[in-house]
Amino acid sequence: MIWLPTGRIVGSLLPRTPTCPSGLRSFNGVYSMKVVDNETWVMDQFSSCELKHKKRTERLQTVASNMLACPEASLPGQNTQWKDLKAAYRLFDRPEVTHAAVCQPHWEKTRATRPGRYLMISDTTDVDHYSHQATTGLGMLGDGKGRGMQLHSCLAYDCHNQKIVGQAGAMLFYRSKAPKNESRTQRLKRTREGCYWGEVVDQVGPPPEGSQWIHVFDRGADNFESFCHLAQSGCDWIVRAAQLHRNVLDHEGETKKLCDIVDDAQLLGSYELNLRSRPGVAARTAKINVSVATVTFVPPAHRSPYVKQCGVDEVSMRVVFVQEVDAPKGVTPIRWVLLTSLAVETFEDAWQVIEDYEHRWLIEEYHKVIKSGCSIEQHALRTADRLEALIGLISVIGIRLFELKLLGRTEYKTKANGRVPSSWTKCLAILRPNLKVQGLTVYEFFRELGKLGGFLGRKSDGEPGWQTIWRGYRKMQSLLDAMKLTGQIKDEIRG
Ligand SMILES: [Mn+2]
Repeated sequence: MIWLPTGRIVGSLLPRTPTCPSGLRSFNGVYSMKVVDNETWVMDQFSSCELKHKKRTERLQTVASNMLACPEASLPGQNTQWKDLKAAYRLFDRPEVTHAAVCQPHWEKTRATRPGRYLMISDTTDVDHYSHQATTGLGMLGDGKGRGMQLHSCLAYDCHNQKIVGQAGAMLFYRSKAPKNESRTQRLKRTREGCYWGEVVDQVGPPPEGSQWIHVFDRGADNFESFCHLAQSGCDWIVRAAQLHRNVLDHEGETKKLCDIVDDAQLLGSYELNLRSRPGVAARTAKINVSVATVTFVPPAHRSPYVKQCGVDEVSMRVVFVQEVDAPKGVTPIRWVLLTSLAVETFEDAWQVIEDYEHRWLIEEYHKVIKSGCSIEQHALRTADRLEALIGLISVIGIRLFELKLLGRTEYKTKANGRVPSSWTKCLAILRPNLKVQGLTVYEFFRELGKLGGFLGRKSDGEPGWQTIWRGYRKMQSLLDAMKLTGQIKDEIRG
């Protein structure tokens, strides 16, 4: 079967025509979310945190509200009253206030998915605290000069409603320096980074009745241990293969290299992809073949303690090869090798797997939001333990910011009225007196908010950036606070 869709999109393996004016990839449906005001949202997320004292949970909510009002500021910038700042520091200093304790209610809320199909997209990111030399307990980053920790988080994405559900689980870990003359066995014992993927799979757990969860992992997760966790999780998976030269069993049980399986894989179809020019690479139309085979993974020679005791001897799955053919000389042909538990019989099935994998930009964007939007790396606390709890708080706040960001870019048909808090529209009307706020769609609402933050909105300007929208949002927030003080707007708790 040869299937040749027409279309043009760059940075994606799938040609498709975006219907969203911002051209934001993979979001061309309705993003159905009602935005509640900050107070209600904070209460929903944090009021059931178990911190061993009611007052502590209340303080966490205050710190969270202050953070949401100006997420990019430091703790002193967010808690401008001395007593609030001291209370915030005291809060993070408590042994009960841990990363997991802060995030637990949010994780549980996220995991209680309604029946449907969900992607569980995970990735690891460095949280660099190099500039804070005084902080103790940090690990190594990069080439050994950086100091900080690694955040491994799992983002749940609702395929049907095309929206972020929340963070379903996360872990923080520290990398240690390699000792001199380290042996292979010692190194395998020390670097356990590949295993965090599996540990987060266990933490996230099995889906509730009627939900299908598909873990979407990049090449970092391609190890036998991850597949053992996945096979026992009750979830499906799509993992991009990293080790193409590893030995696997083909459908006849013969040992072969993974990359050689492609020769006998079943060709499902092919398509053409227009690629824009990049520095050093000319624009081209790539012809891409999609084929599928069944493979069985067997334990490696060096088995980790987990693999030894978990009772999984082999894991069978499909492998989808996305391979550019007849690539011009001198360019690296496009190649994606995706390992999946999903049934792949037809071209459409394979298409679905590729499309699911392409949602990985969401986790990268989420990590960007918490790192630049919430300045996660700017916070100076004295010990790594305190930072961990703060990172937990920021990860949950980041979900809210990320949702708002996506919302502004997708709901270009729905009216803002009834979707965003009425106090927000009221404020926008005051700040932009010539604007008719009543008929605005959600998309236009966030665009106008961007204009408050300095977005000019000329034809050639494209879409307002995240930071610009946020500047506008903060102007609106200040007015909102003032109006609440003077009694012009009542607190919209549960509103
Ligand atoms: Mn990664």
